[in-house]
Amino acid sequence: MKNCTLFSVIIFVVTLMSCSKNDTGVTPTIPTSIQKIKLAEGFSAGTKIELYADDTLRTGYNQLYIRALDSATNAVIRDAQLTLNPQMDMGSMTHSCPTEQPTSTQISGDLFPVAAIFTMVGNDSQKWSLSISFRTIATKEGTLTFPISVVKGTFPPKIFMDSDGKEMILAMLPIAKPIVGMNDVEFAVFSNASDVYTPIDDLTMTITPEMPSMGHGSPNNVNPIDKGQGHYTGKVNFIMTGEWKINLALERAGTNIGQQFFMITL
Ligand SMILES: [Cu+2]
Repeated sequence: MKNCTLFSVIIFVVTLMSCSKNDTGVTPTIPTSIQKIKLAEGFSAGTKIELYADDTLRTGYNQLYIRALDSATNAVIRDAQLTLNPQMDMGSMTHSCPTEQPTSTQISGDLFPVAAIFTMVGNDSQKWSLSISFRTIATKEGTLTFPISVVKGTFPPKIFMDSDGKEMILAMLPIAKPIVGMNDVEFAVFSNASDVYTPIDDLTMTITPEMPSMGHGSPNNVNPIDKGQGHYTGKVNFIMTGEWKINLALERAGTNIGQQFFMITL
């Protein structure tokens, strides 16, 4: 019993010593755990592909993440060409939706950020799947397809026609924690021509929030401005709690292409 106690003390001291050693710059080899939801994983061509999200997949804008690993060594692959391809199978027809591919083939972290704007919910008769194609620096390549579930989102995308009759898709990026006062808002706009989705960067947006239940708006809102890749950022001022309607008037080349809105409650 005495030996046992002594042994525990030694272990404790050794632990303390190794802790202080780490503080002096020794890099710990603890694997990084990912604080995200793992939606799917699969293997192809000696490569493991994992798909992550911040939240349940919903109609609207979804931030997604892909991690690639060497399936033999489990080492993270940070140099790869990845392509995300969502497919909706409606039985009689199939289509995709707007996506954002990795902006670089090289990452410093473990996750390649990507995004998808799901335009409809998935169910028994209309099924979403997500294909991920990869080509690693070691020229291993393959494609994995995962069935995914997509539920109705808080900010479903608006689908409308441009003045030339082309389909446009407008999404509001989720506001994680709306507050009373100034909030950053971000929108993404894509056009759709025969299932080819292109970011639209030449819109003029006018943002006008209102509280329908009380018949007032708010001052000092900042109209969203294009920042590339079809994304527009601005500010919206929620002066009190309750339900707000964020009106967005859209213009393209001086032509009004309609007014859209998103509802939010805080
Ligand atoms: Cu009010």
